[in-house]
Amino acid sequence: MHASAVFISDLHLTPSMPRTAARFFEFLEKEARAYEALIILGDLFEFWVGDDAKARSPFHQEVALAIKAVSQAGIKVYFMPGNRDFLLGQQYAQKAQMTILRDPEVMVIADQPWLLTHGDALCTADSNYQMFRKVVRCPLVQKLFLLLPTFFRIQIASSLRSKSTAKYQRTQKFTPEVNKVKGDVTLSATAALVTSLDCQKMIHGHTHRPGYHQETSGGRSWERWVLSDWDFDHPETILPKGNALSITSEGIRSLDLVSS
Ligand SMILES: [Mn+2]
Repeated sequence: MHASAVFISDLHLTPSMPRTAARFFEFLEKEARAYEALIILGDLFEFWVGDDAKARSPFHQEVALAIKAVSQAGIKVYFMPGNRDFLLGQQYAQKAQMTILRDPEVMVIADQPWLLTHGDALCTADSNYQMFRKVVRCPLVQKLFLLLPTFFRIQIASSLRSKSTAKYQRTQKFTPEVNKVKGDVTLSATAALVTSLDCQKMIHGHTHRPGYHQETSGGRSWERWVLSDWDFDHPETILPKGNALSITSEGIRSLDLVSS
């Protein structure tokens, strides 16, 4: 329960995107300090193959220390795993002084219950992805994966990523409308979730379609707020993007992190 909170997701941090990382560090020192809680709704990192593999990376150390500084300034920091960094565990979370959230989670902010989820579980039109998700979220599979040598884990993760990028580019080229449906949350999955958790307001990321939706299904209505992904590193091909959602006693609003 918090009087105010600020949300971000889908930064996809990696050493090869230094401007995005720089904006994140700036966000931690500026915008985030005005709230009681900072809530990261998944895909903070481009990929994660285990806390041990990241322990020696200077970049991941730097991120952990920057998040820890926010927490030491008295702001409660939460992390909900996304589809790319769901293997982020207690070891790294403790280093960054973040509390790991389950997906989904209901949290009371400014006296209102908010349903929080990364969003990938709601993309039920993509049945192949849902099958893949079921396998990789299985604790036994994760345990076995984490027993593999680091280099092998990185190899598997990058081959999975390049396969999914190639598939995305193929569907974009030949069937953009199919991809549009597959890459978004479905009304039926969203309705089932808001009904089961009995919540009228939700926030998620993952789809890279920032916005606000007022939705109705089966006699139930809800608000759905979607976070943007971040990219400040490819100004020649992608307009810089990145936002945060702010909840205070005055309500919810989107903070544009590009022009500010
Ligand atoms: Mn995601």
